[in-house]
Amino acid sequence: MKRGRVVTIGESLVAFIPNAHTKLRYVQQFSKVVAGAESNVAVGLSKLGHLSSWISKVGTDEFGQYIIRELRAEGVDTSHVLVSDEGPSGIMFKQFSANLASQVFYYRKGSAASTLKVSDLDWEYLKEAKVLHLSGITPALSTSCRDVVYELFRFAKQEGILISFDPNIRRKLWSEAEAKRTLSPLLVQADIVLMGEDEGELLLGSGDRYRIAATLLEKGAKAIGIKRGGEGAYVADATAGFDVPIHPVKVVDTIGAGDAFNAGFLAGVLEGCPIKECGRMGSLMGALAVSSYGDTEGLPDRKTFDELMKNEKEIDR
Ligand code: KDG
Repeated sequence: MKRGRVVTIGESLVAFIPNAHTKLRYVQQFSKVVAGAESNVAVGLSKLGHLSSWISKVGTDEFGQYIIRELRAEGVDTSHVLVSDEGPSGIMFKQFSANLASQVFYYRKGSAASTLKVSDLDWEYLKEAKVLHLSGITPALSTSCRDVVYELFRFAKQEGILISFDPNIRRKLWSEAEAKRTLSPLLVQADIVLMGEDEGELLLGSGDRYRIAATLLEKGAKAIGIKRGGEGAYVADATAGFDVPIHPVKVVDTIGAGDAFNAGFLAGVLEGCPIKECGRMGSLMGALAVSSYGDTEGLPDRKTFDELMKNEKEIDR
C-alpha cells in the first residue's frame, strides 16, 4: 500500500530510558532508543506500510550512526541524512516518577541537527514528497533551523505538496512568547494540523477544540487532529467533526503518543479515509505508543493494526 511518500525533517536524538522510577541521580542503568518527533512519525507510517523519509543532520559519532541504523531498520528512507562535524548528535534522558509522569532532559544545544540550513537540503528530492511533515521543535533549535522550516512551507505551497504540521511546543527549548511568534503564522498555513488542545490556547487564543478546528478550517486547513491526552481526540475537516475516544490501555510512558497519533492519522489521510476513520487510526496508534517505554517500539505492523482496528484482537499490553 505505497501511496505517496511522506518526508519528515527534524532532529532525532538518542534517548536514554532509566530502568527505575526514580530521580536520575539514583538510576544505575539505562537502555537506549531513538527519539524524535518527526522520525517517530516516519517510523509509524513505515510500520503501517507507507513510504516515509527522515531528513536531518547527525554528528560524526557513534550515536549518529546508531540513529540512522535504527531508523533504516524500521524501513524509513535515511538516504538524505547528513553526517556533519559541525556538532554532536543530540541526546536526551527520560525520567519517570513513581506516579508514572515522564520528564525529559535534553543535551542537544549546538547539536549537528541544530546547524541544519536551507542550503543543506536536496530540494529536487523534496519535490517527490506527497506530504511534508514538520514540527514546531525544529524552529526552536536555531535561527538557521527556523529559516529551513519557513522555506519548506514556502516551497511546499509552490510545489503543491501537502504540509502536515504539529506545533509540538517544547517549553524547555524556548519561551512561550518566542514559540507563539514563530509558530502561529506557520500553523495557519498548514494543510494538515495535528496539535494538542493546550497548544491552541497559546497559539490561537482558545483551548476549545471546536473553536480551534473552526479557526484552522477557516484559514484553509484540510484535515485537523486535536489531541486531548486521556480525553481522546477531536478530528475535523470541511465536512464534519468527531470526538474520538481513547483505547483503554495500561499506560507506561506517554512520550511519543502524539507522534504515533500523527502517524495513524496521516496514514488515514493518505489512504483517502473519512476523517472519523483517520481519527480512529490515530487514536489506536497513540494507545499502542503509551503502552511501551520507547516512542515507537510499541507501534504495530500493518496486519496487527488492521486486526486491532477491526477489534479482532485485544490490546493486551
Ligand atoms: O514527541 C516525542 C518527542 O518529544 C521525543 O521523541 C523527543 O523529539 C523530541 C523532542 O524534541 O522533544
